[in-house]
Amino acid sequence: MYDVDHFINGSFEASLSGERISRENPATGASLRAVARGNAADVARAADAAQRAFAVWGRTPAAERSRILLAIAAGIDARLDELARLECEDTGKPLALARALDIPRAAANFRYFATAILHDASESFVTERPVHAINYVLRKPLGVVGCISPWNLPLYLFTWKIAPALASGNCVIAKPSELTPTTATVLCEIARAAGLPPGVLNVVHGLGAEAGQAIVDCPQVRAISFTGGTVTGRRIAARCGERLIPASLELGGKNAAIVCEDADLSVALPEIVRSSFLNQGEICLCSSRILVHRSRMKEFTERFVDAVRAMKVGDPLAAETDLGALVSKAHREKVIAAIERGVADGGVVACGGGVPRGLAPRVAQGAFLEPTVLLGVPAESSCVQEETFGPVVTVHGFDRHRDAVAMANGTRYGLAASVWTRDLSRAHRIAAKLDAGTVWVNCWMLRDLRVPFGGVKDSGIGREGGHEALRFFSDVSNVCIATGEVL
Ligand code: TXE
Repeated sequence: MYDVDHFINGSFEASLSGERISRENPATGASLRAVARGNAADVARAADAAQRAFAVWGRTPAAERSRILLAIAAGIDARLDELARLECEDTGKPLALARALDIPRAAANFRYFATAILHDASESFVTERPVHAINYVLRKPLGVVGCISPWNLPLYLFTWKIAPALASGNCVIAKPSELTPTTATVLCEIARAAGLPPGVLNVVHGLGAEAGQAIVDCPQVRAISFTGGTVTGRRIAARCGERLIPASLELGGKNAAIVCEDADLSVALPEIVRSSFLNQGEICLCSSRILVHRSRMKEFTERFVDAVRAMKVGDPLAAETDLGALVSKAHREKVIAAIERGVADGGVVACGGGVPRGLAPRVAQGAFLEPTVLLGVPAESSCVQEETFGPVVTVHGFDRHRDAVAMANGTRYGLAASVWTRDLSRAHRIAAKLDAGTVWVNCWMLRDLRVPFGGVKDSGIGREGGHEALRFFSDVSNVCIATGEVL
């Protein structure tokens, strides 16, 4: 076990209160870290450091910011194995997944925004009457911004916020989830070694209601970028509304996969299995409702359930593991309760539904859960309506495409959806009617960092990715210059 400290003004420090939160490895139950339990006083110190650092970083040329952020990306690459192991220990996810997905994507986030700022352009407008004038749009960093991230893809989502904030010239106070704090700390070491000046990136650890809330309340903080649950997002949005500061909120999802009558199952099946259970189903983009055209229902369900039964749950360090542990036993209880509600409402467990047997002794006490497929759960069941955020999917039949669209849109969420068909005009017709910030056709989680990313309805407000993120972290001034020519 070792301590995880705040990173304030370029130094690692314990909380002023001296308090710590203990965290255990969810796969083994072993004690893992003692995490600094930050509060408003720690956030205030971070805010002072960030405000001072902004006087220089806010005026540092884009080429220099880019050079430092690229060095951070290279630093992440250089420590890939260590970061993947720490991510695996904190989350319970398979080590191979952390190595292939989480950590490379964290480096890619820095690389993308470090180079995007070198190619940025702004708009200009010519006014003709009553006086000739040229308008141009100036974008400036906001100052100090807050970034709050969750536990499912810790370094991946932490850097998805921090990289555009820093690239745009802001100074950051960030808080990773108290459940998965460790890779954020290593990132601070990497940033310091890469030459990021003290105070530009500050990390305050701790509980959401304490450290997280203090960041949202901090008077110097000019914007909040948050990814997490809808309940927390709503609370943060209300506070940001009071303070009149912008909030970008990426919240939960209850995403539908729509399998049309002409779907190519050789492509669709493995991808829908992946979309349902990657990262133990703990990704906001995971499919949790699979809607299948009635003509393919029997074939799809049989093949899908066979494929899910063949998945391996167990030791995250084992190369053959498909699903590791859930993030905590408390979270597993929540997921099991959702399965039980689905069954109480009339659903049938086609596979999974319980704690796997025969786990290796090292992980016998871990928070594991079998990948679970439920059939026949009514659409109004809370198991179908509410985000489960675990390895659980429900399968439903539909007759007409418009029914599939109505079912897909029939929850309060609107993050993502996928459509599986060989007919691209049908795909377009369906996609255009879906309440979803992202629609994938014949693919899933194919991410291009340039595209706008976010949700509609209760899945959030605002967009991340590409120019959207750079704009979120910028103030805009229009400069209007009268040229003196009267036309
Ligand atoms: O998330 P929280 P939780 C969903 C998923 C999950 C549920 C709850 O359904 O079961 O949310 O998970 C910080 N002010 N998602 O409770 O609380 C907190 O410390 C400021 C979807 O773990 O939203 C952490 O750093 N910050 C999701 C972050 O918010 C606060 C990813 C997220 O925690 C705060 C994770 C407050 N008042 C969970 N309260 C996705 N969209 O990908 C908490 N936090």
